[in-house]
Amino acid sequence: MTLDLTRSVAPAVRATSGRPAELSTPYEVWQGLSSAVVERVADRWERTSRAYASGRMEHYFSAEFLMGRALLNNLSNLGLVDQAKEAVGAIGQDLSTVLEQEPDAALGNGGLGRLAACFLDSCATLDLPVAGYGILYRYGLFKQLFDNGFQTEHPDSWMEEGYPFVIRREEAQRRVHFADMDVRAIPYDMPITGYGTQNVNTLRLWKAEPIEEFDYDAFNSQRFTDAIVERERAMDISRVLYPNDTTYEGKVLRVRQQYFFVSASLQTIIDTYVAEHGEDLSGFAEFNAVQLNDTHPVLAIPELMRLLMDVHGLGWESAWDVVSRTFAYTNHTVLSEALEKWDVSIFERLFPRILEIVREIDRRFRLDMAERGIDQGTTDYMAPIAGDTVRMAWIACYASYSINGVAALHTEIIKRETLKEWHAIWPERFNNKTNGVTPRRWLKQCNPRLAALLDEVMGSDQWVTDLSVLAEATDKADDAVLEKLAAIKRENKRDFAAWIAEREGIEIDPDAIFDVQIKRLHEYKRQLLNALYILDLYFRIKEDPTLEVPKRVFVFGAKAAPGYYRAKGVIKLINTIAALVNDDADVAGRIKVVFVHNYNVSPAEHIIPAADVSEQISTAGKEASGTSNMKFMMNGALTLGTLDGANVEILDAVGEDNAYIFGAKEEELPQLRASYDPAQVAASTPGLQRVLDALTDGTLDDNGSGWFADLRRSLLEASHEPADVYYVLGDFAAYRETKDAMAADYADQKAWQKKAWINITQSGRFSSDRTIRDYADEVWKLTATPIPATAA
Ligand code: GPU
Repeated sequence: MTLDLTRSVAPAVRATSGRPAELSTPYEVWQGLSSAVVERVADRWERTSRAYASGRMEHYFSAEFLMGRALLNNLSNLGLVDQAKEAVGAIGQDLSTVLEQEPDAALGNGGLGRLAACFLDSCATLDLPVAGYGILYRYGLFKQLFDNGFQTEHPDSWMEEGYPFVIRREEAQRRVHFADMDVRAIPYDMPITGYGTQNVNTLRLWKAEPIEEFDYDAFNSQRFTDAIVERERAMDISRVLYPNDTTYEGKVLRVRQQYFFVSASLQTIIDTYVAEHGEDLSGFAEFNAVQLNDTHPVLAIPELMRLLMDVHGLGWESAWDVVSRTFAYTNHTVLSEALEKWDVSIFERLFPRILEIVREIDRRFRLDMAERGIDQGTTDYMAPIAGDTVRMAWIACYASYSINGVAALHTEIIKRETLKEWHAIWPERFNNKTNGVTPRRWLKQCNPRLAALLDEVMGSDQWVTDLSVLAEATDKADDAVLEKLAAIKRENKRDFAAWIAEREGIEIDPDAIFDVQIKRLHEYKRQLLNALYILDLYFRIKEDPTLEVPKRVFVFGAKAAPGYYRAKGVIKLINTIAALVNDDADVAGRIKVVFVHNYNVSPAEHIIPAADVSEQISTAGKEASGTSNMKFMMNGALTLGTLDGANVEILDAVGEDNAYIFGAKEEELPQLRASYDPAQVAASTPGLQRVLDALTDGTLDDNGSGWFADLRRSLLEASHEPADVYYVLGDFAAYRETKDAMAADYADQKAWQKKAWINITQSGRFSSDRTIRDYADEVWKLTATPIPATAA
């Protein structure tokens, strides 16, 4: 029933290091222990795959899975943490040092990729027959360093030295055809364990390789180098993750990646269906459904048409009937720059047959619209093909039986605006699935002190798989509990301060308020608003050194897409403000600024448990959901935020006394913008003109890049875009007032801890278990399939 690791760790470490376990490095111990864990789950994994094959399955297609580290997660899920500690101790090492050796599997950019990872954890924990499909990028999201405050990007060769959590499945390879080349798709499977269950689900990541190991003719001739180059062309497909978040880049290699992984995945799914149910594919959708994580995998729609018709002999009508009962589409943004559009010419060049099918979908779509009496303008707007572009979101909306947004407000906006034409015709397809995060990684594993307190207060660890039970403890916050909560936060902050000192070389005071903004760098997320506040606070102290201000540490973590210069300008600005503030004796001990470089999943696990303030300050209407807001809440940080994305639902859960909400509301913004004059706002808002001027008056040095002047211009001057598109200046006064008040409230620790407790105990609805239960019941029509327990 329970697994036993004790005897397998030392031999596994010896096998990886080729030395006695006691002489192995911590990194080798990580590898050995990880291999031992995979070995232990092998039988359960195989039994789970077999149990799922004959029933209905959900397939989660995503170009990104931001998995982070795997070892602690698996140990914790399997109840093996204590055994591992002991086994590692027995060879003279320390488990936490060993865990820190693991590289993050950063096969994603941000929220969208991390959501996919949380979903896999919940699916396994709930015994749901769900598999993930994606790409085994050789290089994950770039590694970020700072050079004189500027972001520099470096390759993340995360599995160069071997990665024990994926198994190459040579026998399950598929062939993917492009007009200009054929490639092999080799699956690398990752076991996905659940908490306290025997089920082990699968994440299948595809790697591209050349069809012929060696092109002998070419090798034995003068075309030797051509043959090598040809091999590399195949491997290029899975070489690197595109580093853009909520913005698409029309690169041919990207669309190749998308077709590559959806084609290989669908071939596998169909082959399994044929093996179980025979050659007649008309029943495919009874046993299979596919969730499309944004539009990145939407080529699966024409590809499934192709496979059903060209390979399995279905006619168009029956193939379309299957397809339109198979796919469900999740939209993750209302930003127009994220809507994927591809040149027809690219499709022509890479997969003419897919283009032919898309054209036929387009033709039939137009007939369908005409029959419904939809006018020509609307039809042209909604059609899959417009002139020479293919619109992936429109294909998704037309073919999917379900379309969902990722928070209540977001779903309302896509129904009302972004996808209103589809909603008018097919309102029944639309539904909301507010995002969630896994409480295993984001509470139990990253915050063991708080987890222990919850065990104690609740009298059991049931909350780990049913977070909503914490609500029963909302009213149980007596003085003893609140004091323990305060002590836990203090300890976490001390640990974090040590981690920061080591990693960034900056000393921070654990008694200060830790105010944190961690997320991708984007104008709509408004890190600039936070930066302007800090600069203003700095000037206020300089102006009046006797000013009483609560001690504050401002923490940032953010990567900017390499080509997104304005975002890079904000990084440089924050680093420059940090240098100014941290070196100034006048503000010493009162404000500090820390920019954590190379922000990723594992740094988040260090940062979030230590946070007091969770900055969620996007322009209302722009952040589809946000998920770090949920992680912070679960760990007792209070939200400082706009009424955007899931913040709205967090406010609803905790009540307005327990969150700090400010700024223009989504429904107010059109009106406000109509008469908006940023220069006038700058001139009349206390403190604002001074900080804007500081961007260009020599106070802050951008090393001749011109980036700070660009930032100032973007806020004040209308050029090719309106000034201050994201309403930074408009919200500044409200932000400053609310943030000041929040900092003042911190002094009353008892009241603050009470708010923190309410946040923690009301975070149940933001567990990804809740989200996944809703997908399973309402969209996937899936039932739990626990594998029978056996002796091992
Ligand atoms: N999101 Br589109 C990404 O992380 N990347 C993307 O390319 C797109 C959306 C995010 C949203 O910005 C965030 O609000 C949401 O919480 C997250 O997806 C998961 O739904």
